[in-house]
Parts: sequence; C-alpha cells; structure tokens
Amino acid sequence: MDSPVRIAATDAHDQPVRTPDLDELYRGFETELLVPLWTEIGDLMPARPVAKALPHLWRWRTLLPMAEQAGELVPVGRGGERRAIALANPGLGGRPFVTPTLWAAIQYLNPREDAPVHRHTQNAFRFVVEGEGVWTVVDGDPVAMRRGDFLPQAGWHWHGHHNRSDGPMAWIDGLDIPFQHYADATFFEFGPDEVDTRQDPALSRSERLWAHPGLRPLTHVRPTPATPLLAYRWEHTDRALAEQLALEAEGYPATVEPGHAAVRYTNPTTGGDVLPTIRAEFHRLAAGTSTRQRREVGSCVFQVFDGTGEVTVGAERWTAERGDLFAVPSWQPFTLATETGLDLFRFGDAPIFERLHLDRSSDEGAGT
Ligand code: GTQ
Ligand code: FE2
Repeated sequence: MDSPVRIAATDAHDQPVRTPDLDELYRGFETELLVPLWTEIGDLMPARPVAKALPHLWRWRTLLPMAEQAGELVPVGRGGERRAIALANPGLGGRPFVTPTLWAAIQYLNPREDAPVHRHTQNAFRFVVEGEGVWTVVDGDPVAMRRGDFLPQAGWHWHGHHNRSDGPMAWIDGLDIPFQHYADATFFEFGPDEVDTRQDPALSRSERLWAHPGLRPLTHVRPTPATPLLAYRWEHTDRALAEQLALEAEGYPATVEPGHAAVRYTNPTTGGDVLPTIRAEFHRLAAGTSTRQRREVGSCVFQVFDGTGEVTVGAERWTAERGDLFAVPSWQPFTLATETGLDLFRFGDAPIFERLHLDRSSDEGAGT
C-alpha cells in the first residue's frame, strides 16, 4: 500500500529512505491527523509566492448580455439578495472568488427594481462603467450611481439598491468576501425588504458633509477605519488625472512614470485607504504609454473604463477593451500599454498586507 503522505517530486531527494517502519509511522500520522513538515515544505514555504489564482480576463461584451439574461430570468429578492454574478478565478476550484481575498461581480437591476436592505461584515464598493438611474441607500443616505463613480460602503452598514429609472443598470461590486470566508469572520443581518425611496437627491448627505477638498467638518475630527464619503464622483477623478498629465507636459513632476497618471481613493479622516481591506485606484495612460513591469505581494483586479490597451500578466497577454476585467495574482509581473489611451479602475487587497507588514513590490530589474 502506498504511503498516504504526499511527497512533492521536487523535494523527493530530501525524503528519508522508505522502510516498512517508516510506512507504519506515516500510517500512524494519518490515523492521528498529523502531517510532517518535511513532506509539505515545498508547497507551504516556497521561496516566493506561488499564486494558486491565475491571470485571467473576463470580457464585458460576454458578461453584460449574461447579466441581461439573468435580469429576464432571475428575480431579485430576500434570500438571494442580489442579482450579482461573480468572477470565478480558474485557479481557485470554481469558487466565486476572483482572487484568494477578493470578490468581483457584475450586478444588474431592472427598471424600478429594488435589491433589499441588509448588512454584513464584508467591506464593499460599487464602480460604474456605464449607465445611471440606481441609488444605493447606505444607512438611509441615498447615493446616486453614475458612470465613473466609485462608491465605497464599509462593512456592517445597512444598504439596499433601488433603480429609479425606466432603464436597466449594471455595475461592478468588489468585496472582501473570500478573505472573510477563509478567516471565518463573517456576520450578516437582514434589514427591511423595501428600500427607502422617499427621496433621490443628486447629492448624498455624506457628500454634502465630506466632499469639500481639504475641509474637515469640526463635528467629525476623529479618524474612522473606513471612509465616511460614500461617493467619489467621476468629474473629480477625471479632472485630477487630466491635471497630472497637463502638469507633466508643463515640466512639473506629477505622474507616476511618463504618461501614467494615477490617483488613489482615500479616507478623508486618515488619508489612508477607503476601506480596511480594499485599496482602490484609477489609472490613466496617455496615448503611446507603456508601464514598467511590476509585481506585488497581494492580488488585484483591473477594469478598463475607457480606451484599449495591451495587458500582460505573467505569461498571459490580452488586448483589453472598455468594461473588460482582469485578475492579477500575487507576485505575477504585469505591464500595461496603449497606443491610443487607456483609463483603468483598479482594486486590490494591499491594506491587508501592509497592515501585517507582508507587503513587497518590485519593479523589473530591482530583484525579488
Ligand atoms: O450589493 O450588497 O456582489 O451583499 C455581493 C454581496 C453585492 C450588495 C455583491 C452583496 C452585494
Ligand atoms: Fe451587500
């Protein structure tokens, strides 16, 4: 009978000589639910991260029609909670996890439809690549969603979504569902079935209080772990990126590398990331720009907002277009390039790694 203990081919030379006594010992390990380090070390303690998640790209032109189909066939209601279709990384065994820590889904609401109120410990955000008409109502504060808006929503806040318009709307959700799932940290509660739709203001209360650059309301001087600002509007993001490129053209240092403008969405009470577990950024590559190759511990997802570009992640290479989403697993080198200009939304799990002092990154040539 073969030993139940798996021996990796690569470290077989380090394994002890098999004898009947050793086989007996290994069978004893199995019975007693024990595993020796010496058979597992190659997998558990690799020299550098070996991501189980794979580089993968999902096409918007495939996702959107399927979300529309779901809109015809699948009702939204209590229990299922959301008409959200998650990206399942091909390296993660079919689970609805885009990376080991992150969830990414396309969510779809028909005209006048509600997604019921609930709350959960998972941190979340919405990003809108096209369309408008839905309000997400966070702790009773209705927040309009439009193309280019980034809408963070920290864990344990009540939220429901309501389509006020006569057209359907789709957007993407990002959450730390896999991280909290592996960590057994998840709590969930149902709220009212109906979303409060008595009001649908253009500006949320959170924006009226917080969306004034550099101005802190004196009623709120304590730092909070997640951002109190519930909408980061496209007009601000767009202008910030345009000004970085304009300043670069005028000879001032403003871009992360030539032709590459970038901003991070931040918590105005700390200057740090918007959510405790999720970092979100927006990147703009001017026409004819390519980025240096880079790799980082931790994983991220990009969504093309506008334009077309060549994306390389590990051994994969794609031409990515508006709405396409791709996963960058931990420590996989990636580069972005565009002939005609490229706008990208990005989110990742960097805050987790930074807080645990596990963050590392390298530009090509800087070693590992
Ligand atoms: O919109 O509240 O994609 O709770 C997954 C879980 C969206 C949401 C998702 C959620 C939501
Ligand atoms: Fe939710």
